Amino acid sequence: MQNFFHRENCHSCNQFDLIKVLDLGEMPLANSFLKKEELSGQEQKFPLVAYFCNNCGLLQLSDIVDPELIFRQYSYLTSASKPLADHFVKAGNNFADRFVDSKDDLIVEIGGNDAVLLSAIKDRCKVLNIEPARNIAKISIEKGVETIDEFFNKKLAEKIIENYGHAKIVVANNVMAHIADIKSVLEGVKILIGDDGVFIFEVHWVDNLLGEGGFDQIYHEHIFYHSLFALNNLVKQFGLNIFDVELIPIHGQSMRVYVGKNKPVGNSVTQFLEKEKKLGLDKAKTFLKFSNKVENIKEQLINLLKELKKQNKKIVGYGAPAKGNTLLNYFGIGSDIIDYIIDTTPLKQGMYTPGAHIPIYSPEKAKEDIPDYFLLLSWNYVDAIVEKEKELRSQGVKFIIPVPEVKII
Ligand code: JHZ
Repeated sequence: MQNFFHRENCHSCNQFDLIKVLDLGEMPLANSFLKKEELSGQEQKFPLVAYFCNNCGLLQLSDIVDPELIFRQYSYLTSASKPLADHFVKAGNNFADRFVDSKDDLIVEIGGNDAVLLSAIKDRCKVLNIEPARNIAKISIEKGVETIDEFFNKKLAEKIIENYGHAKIVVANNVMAHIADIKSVLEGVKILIGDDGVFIFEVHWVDNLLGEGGFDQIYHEHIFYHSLFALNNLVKQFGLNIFDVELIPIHGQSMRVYVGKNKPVGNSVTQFLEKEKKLGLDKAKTFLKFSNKVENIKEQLINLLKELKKQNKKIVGYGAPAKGNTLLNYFGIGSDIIDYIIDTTPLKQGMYTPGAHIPIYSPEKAKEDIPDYFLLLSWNYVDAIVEKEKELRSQGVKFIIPVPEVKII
């Protein structure tokens, strides 16, 4: 692959029945933060266009960037967002309670990042992290979790079985949206879980883009925006079945999906599929309304920010999440509006955002250089952040929440 390629047919059903639903233009990679000396160089940009498959219902990108370029050096650390880390510690224990019988059972996590989930349960069973980001895999190893720094696929699954045996659980949180070669992942999972194992993954729910979440979750790393309907169509091609599902309040709203072989399908699945049908998530026309919504938010937010700037207000970005870069770049918000951004991730501090080139600092800076407003780019943690910053709020600092509707708190 030469950095990126465009495919004409659906990643899941292979049909040539894709309908363009949102075109965000050419964008830099959302996690490619820049060093100061890189700012004057040419930044690589790639088309960011979402298509809906009229045949199997999968919302997807057709312009696929080489994963080596996106994931080998990665700047996102699960542990940097406390609410997310707490969530994964709880999730890991919950999976172990439900499916682990003995200390010899193996849990493999695909894309386990800095091993927050696996560290929490490594005393309860055998754990293995498959984390292709070499810098992050190192951190995982330092935490005492055995880690392979490769991309997961069928070939790697065969190697794992040879060296460690079958897995009782394969976990893949925020990964099923990210891998273009999703079929090789499912082939690998299918053999790795043997006859009785389970595959559990969390992935943002497509309704999240339209409902309680934001369009900004569209960026090149996220190739797929799954509905349970589309996922069902995908996994059954591999003799796998979805037997349970939960809606969880993570990254707006995510699905936690349980997959196995010939497992009895729970009510949760039928009810979820019915709900999606009512929401029209299997219909292109639902998604065709989407770009109007994005344009409305754009107009509201830009007007608000311009008005505040006219009043000489100081605005600072709160959080430098990947999705924030879709929002900043698509809306054309730069350092003329946002003075700087604060973020808890050490790997992002001292860097500049891709495209908009806004400098990122540690959260301490905002305590010395107090803004009038924070633009909350990490809107998915709104409750935790508003609570955490009560002291700054008591000094009059307000938060602008950009999605799903622009509001000030
Ligand atoms: P956060 C990530 O997206 C990356 P991002 C990835 N592509 C993915 O799939 C999704 O998750 C699901 C900071 N922060 O979790 C830390 C604070 O500064 O919304 C992070 O940089 N202070 C794998 O990047 C960012 O905000 C805080 O108090 O959009 C949050 O990133 C908190 C809570 C976070 O995911």
